[in-house]
Amino acid sequence: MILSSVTACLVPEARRGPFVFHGKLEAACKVAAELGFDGIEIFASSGSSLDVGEVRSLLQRYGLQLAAVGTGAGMILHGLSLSSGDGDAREEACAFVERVIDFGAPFGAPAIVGSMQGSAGGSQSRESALANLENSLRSLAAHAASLGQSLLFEPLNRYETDLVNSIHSGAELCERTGADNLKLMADLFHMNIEEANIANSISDHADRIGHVHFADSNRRAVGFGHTPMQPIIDALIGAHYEGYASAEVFPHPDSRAAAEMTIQSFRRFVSG
Ligand code: LER
Ligand code: MN
Repeated sequence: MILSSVTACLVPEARRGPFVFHGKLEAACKVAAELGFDGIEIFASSGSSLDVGEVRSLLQRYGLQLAAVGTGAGMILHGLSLSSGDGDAREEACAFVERVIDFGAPFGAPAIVGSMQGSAGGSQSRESALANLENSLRSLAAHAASLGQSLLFEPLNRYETDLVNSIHSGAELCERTGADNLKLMADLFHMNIEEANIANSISDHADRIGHVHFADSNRRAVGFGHTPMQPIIDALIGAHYEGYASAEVFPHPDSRAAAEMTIQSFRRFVSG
């Protein structure tokens, strides 16, 4: 079964980012529960900025699951990157992601490595950055596995990284790590830019897909853009995908309206 989820950003420095809710977690949970979402995905400042007990009681009060936890604040707040050419900086980046994995584990919620993959930029070759990323992911996947968790790796569009842009190259990277619990995050916004055919890319790599960022062509709620969504959802259903479709979109025209449009679209394309 595909489950619905919506994103909540708790990082003031990312208040202009593509998240449905910004600010307090409780306010986000209240609206998500009212609208009938299954889960909520959190973008937090760090793994230790949240209290497991408090988050657990909040989720129980509103009848929500924790869908996943983002790690991008490591890049936004501290400039950390898992592909850095500097070994100490890379270790710091791994430690940051490990703490997010630790936070999510009691909830069965995987951490997402998206922006934390970094870029080769001008300072090291792309080959060397990719090798560093592969080693970091292998070690992080082992940490997640020791807690019975998967880890999500997210290919990003070419304007955000020069390392892994497509689902196919993401699947190749996962394969090279040898870690079966390293899964792909299929963000439909990035895929709209990079894939020749989103539905085919999903079908081709179905066994690696562990999470979906449910977004329209313009990174607004599904229904506010022009991505033909039904073939994509049909590909996920055909692949027996059993994870979340989580709205990582701008709060356009406002958070509540983006959440409402998301759940309407979810019911129309996924559970309708
Ligand atoms: C960034 O564009 C993104 O899609 C996030 O999920 C990565 O942290
Ligand atoms: Mn995403």
